[in-house]
Amino acid sequence: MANEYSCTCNSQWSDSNCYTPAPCSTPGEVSQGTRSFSDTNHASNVTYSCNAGYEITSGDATLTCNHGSWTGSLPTCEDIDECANNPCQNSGKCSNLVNAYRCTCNSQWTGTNCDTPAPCSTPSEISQGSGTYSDTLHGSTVTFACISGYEIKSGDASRTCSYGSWNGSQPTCGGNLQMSSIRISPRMIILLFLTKAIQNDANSATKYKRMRYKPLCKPGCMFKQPRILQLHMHISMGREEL
Ligand SMILES: [Ca+2]
Repeated sequence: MANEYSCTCNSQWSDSNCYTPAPCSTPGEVSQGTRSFSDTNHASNVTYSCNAGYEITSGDATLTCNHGSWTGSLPTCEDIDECANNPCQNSGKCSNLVNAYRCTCNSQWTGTNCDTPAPCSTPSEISQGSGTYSDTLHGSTVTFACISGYEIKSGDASRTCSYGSWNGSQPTCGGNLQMSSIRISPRMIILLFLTKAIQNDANSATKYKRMRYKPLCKPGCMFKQPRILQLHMHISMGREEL
């Protein structure tokens, strides 16, 4: 057996004469991360990186093969807390997601970071009138107007959207009419209504006073005097208490 021998290397060396530094085994994998290496020979590197939204919180990003074993320790990838720097403004609640966050705003704010004043809902409609508005964003105004013969009796004629709600109160339209009554029989009362527009016209009002007991027409009719006034006549039967 001259000139024949066999080397049994320790773990750090290899080849028949134990001259070559030993290669490493395949490097370990990490959860929520990837590894990158070209080979596993001595002095080679393996580099780890975490998936989007994760970061290395312990261990080493790079391991080096040194005589059969990787130096350092496997890294750990953990979720990044995107809420850590408090991105949600104005008391918005932050939800930590994968590579993202979500703000839940209170009713007064909107937007990704709750930094935009909230818009309002569509203004409610009113009876015997309507609202006019161009949009429902913060700062916008809705203006209400009653139909002819009606006027705003309560609430606000204009309401402005302020942080998600319309300020003031919803208006109500009531008859824009001055009323007098004429008893024409014990069981019938005709109510005459003079529009406020006419009431505001001194000349018309004077003429109205002169003629207000004259312009009778049949119950329920619409009485018109050119250039003077318009009377809406309503009939109330049997209400002598009026
Ligand atoms: Ca996260």
